[in-house]
Amino acid sequence: MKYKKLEQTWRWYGPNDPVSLQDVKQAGATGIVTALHHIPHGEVWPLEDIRERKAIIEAAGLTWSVVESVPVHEAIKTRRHDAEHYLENYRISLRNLSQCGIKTVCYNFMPVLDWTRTQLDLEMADGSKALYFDWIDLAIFDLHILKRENAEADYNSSILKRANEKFATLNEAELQDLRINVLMGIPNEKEIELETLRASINEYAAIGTQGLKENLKFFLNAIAGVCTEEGIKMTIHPDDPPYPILGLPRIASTLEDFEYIINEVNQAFNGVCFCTGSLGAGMKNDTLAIFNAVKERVYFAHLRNVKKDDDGSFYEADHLGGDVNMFEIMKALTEENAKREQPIPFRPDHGHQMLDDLAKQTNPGYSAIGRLRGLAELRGLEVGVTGNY
Ligand code: DNO
Repeated sequence: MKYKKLEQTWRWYGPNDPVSLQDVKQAGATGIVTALHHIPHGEVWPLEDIRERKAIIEAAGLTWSVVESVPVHEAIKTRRHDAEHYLENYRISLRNLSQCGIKTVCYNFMPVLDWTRTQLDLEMADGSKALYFDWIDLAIFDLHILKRENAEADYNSSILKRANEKFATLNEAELQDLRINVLMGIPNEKEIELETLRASINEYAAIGTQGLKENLKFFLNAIAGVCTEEGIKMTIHPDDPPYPILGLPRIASTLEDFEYIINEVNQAFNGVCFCTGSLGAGMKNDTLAIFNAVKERVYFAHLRNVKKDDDGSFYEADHLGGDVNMFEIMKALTEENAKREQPIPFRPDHGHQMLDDLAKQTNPGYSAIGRLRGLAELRGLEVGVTGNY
């Protein structure tokens, strides 16, 4: 079988991204992962806007490989009375993307919040800065900022004790930073307000885990026709972190979750964005085993590493450091890739803020140099595991 390389991609937030397309080229990626972040969630992505973005990318000699993300509106996730309106918009956006030849779409089914971190500048031993998720800080946010009813019940006594002790030492500015970090959304997209979060927590409490699973199936079944007709591959991003947080249900966190998602809507369009960092943060997750269980449906990969402590708090480690055995993952991914007609796109997910980027205003996790390092290491690893130079 003739060997193909994985497709090296890079997340780009669009023309406002401080990392330019020229920078992306110098990093060596060929594919762009982007979204129309200026379109409010739930609205149709107009054909002209997609064409314009595609033209900018192609003028730089790059390809728009993956859309990350076409956000799934909360009305769909909660299956509100107006869900059908948003489903129709979603289908139109998919058709418009397909008409422009863009066929791989990433999305998530996390309630209200996308990825969650408690600190965005944890200093590493080498002076670079990493994103951090700390259960103690999350508990402080939950108990003292959000003030969620019965929140105590969701933490063990050791975390509660340490959270209360630490809370007593924090000043207003530090609490404010914590609030901003937890509520932070995608750059250029709407921030979540505390009040919205509170209302959503109640709404999702009534839906529950099984209800959210049903709602995901409802969503997938509603777009199945368009995806199959247009040859679109949908890739669900794992929950990040892969645990229920703030009382919100989670349905894409574990091996069982992914088997359920694939088996319940067992059609080729229904795929997975295999994110080693999100899955690797699960104390019980065997990331390689999850890959092996769903590999035929992996249409996109985020390669990143995490280092966990005994509480399950974690920081984002170097791409080839941390708890995920990237060597094993790369071997499995390249073996699967060898069977494909189209190479699997992957991107170096996140990176440390380092070198000149330390003095710059960067999007958390998405500064240039840390990702450039990550991509370089992963690209070398790919050559190393395959022997294909
Ligand atoms: C974080 C990203 C996520 C991801 C969405 C997909 O860096 O991996 O925000 O884009 O969850 O919908």
